[in-house]
Amino acid sequence: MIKKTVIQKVSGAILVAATAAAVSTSANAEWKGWNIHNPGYPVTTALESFIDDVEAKTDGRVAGRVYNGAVLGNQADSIQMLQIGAIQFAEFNLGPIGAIVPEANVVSLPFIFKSVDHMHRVMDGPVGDELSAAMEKHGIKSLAWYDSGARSFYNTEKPIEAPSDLDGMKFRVMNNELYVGMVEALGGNATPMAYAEIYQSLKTGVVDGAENNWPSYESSNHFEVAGYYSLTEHLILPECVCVSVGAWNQLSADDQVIVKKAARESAELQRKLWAERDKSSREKVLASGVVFNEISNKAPFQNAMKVVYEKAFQDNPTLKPLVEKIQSVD
Ligand code: BDP
Repeated sequence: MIKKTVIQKVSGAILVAATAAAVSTSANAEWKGWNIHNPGYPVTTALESFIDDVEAKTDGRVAGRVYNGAVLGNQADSIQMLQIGAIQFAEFNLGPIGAIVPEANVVSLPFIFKSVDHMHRVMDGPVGDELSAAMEKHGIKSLAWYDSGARSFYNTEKPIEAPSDLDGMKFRVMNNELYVGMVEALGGNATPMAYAEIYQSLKTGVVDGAENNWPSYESSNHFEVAGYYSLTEHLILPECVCVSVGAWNQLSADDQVIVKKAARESAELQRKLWAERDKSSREKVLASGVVFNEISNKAPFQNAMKVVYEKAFQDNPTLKPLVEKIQSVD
């Protein structure tokens, strides 16, 4: 950037050159980034560090800003905005992407990952690359995978210990048909709904419960209105830092390397911050009086998922080989 004060002091000839430079600066990319979370959340801090790093390392050829708290639209809107290039980058949970990229649904099959570490090993290997390639065909370039821990059910009424406890209860799920099937297979009812609407819906009884990881349960304040958290850990979902393929293709090869590296480094930061926040959020909600239970026997939950897998394989034959690849990773 050429500062005005400097321009005023320089001679005519230099001013022409300076103006030319300023024109080329104005052609630099100004990226808009979508984020659902609030300031201070691990995703937010890492995503902001990503774009700051990109700006510094590209000498401002790519600059940008993260719009937090889903102010640019809900998650489904943001996926479309990224596809058409109305925004240039975003941080998403892979759950809702399954509705657009069928292969991505593999991570939404309940209990598919053995642990968060297993999810990372899978996503950092060939399966992660395969999912990135599938997403790229739909205009979304995934650069790195963030952590979002394991999701468990919480509700306003009682501890859940067995699938029969979901009987007659209504749970909010993210926007993906697979999650509706998942809750129904456990005997409950499911309503897809935007994240921002859950708090009020829990409060007014539109839904009896929802499901999420500790940090989101805490940061959304859902724990204030739904005080029973049951550790089902039925979904371990990766998240991604993604850029629109359009914006990516406009980068020089060197800048692509810089952007990718910045995303990878931000993922390292995010995973570290996530581990800390997972612990502190859990401590905070438990100290507030949330009733928490572990599930002594997860087998009935896992067995009930057979129909979910069968339907998913029927609807989408590409899932089966992906499931086998995931299961073959230790
Ligand atoms: C959070 C994810 C966020 C999802 C949200 C949800 O980080 O991307 O949108 O859950 O349940 O854990 O909608």
